[in-house]
Amino acid sequence: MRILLTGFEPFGGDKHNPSQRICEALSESKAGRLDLWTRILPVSFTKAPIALRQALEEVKPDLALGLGYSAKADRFVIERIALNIEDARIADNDHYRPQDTLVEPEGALALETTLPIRALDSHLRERGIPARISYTAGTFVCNTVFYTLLLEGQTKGYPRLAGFIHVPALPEMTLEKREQPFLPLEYIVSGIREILEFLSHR
Ligand code: PCA
Repeated sequence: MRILLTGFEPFGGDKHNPSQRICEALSESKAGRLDLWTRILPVSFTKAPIALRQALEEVKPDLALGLGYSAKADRFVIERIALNIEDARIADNDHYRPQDTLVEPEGALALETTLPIRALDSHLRERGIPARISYTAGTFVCNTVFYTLLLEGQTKGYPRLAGFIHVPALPEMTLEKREQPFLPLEYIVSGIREILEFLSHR
């Protein structure tokens, strides 16, 4: 199974983005038995969908999983719904801050992941890995990428399996943020590897 895994560059004043670090770690280790391609997307409402579409054309994956960082995540947050809304609380890395605009002018209000998320959530729990299902990926760049990914899957037929997962901060990102949850990189990487292995049997 051909797998595309995407992460994002840092944004909003952070020096790291765990989603980028996961992609780097998995592509360096060649991800074991997984047939994996990784791409780092810009945190840009205009450029990220273009870069994603290009990656989908190059890889033509059966499974595409987008990864993003959320300051609110304290575990693997499995996203169910992408919204056709862009509404940014902070500017993206191009200093663009859309409000009440659409991802796709002609698109449906919401699209649903094609991953077996309930089975995935149970699988992770059985292995003692904390995860939860979320019903919104927000209205920032991650949601735009998630929506674009699902729309491409619907219109082109690939990826057949498409989804998005938000991950927590890395420890070094929270030194001045005492209340913020975090997980070590090695733990997040092994969780994502477990998720990809589970999904690659679907
Ligand atoms: N998280 C942001 C965009 C990039 C990222 O890693 C989000 O949740 O929209």
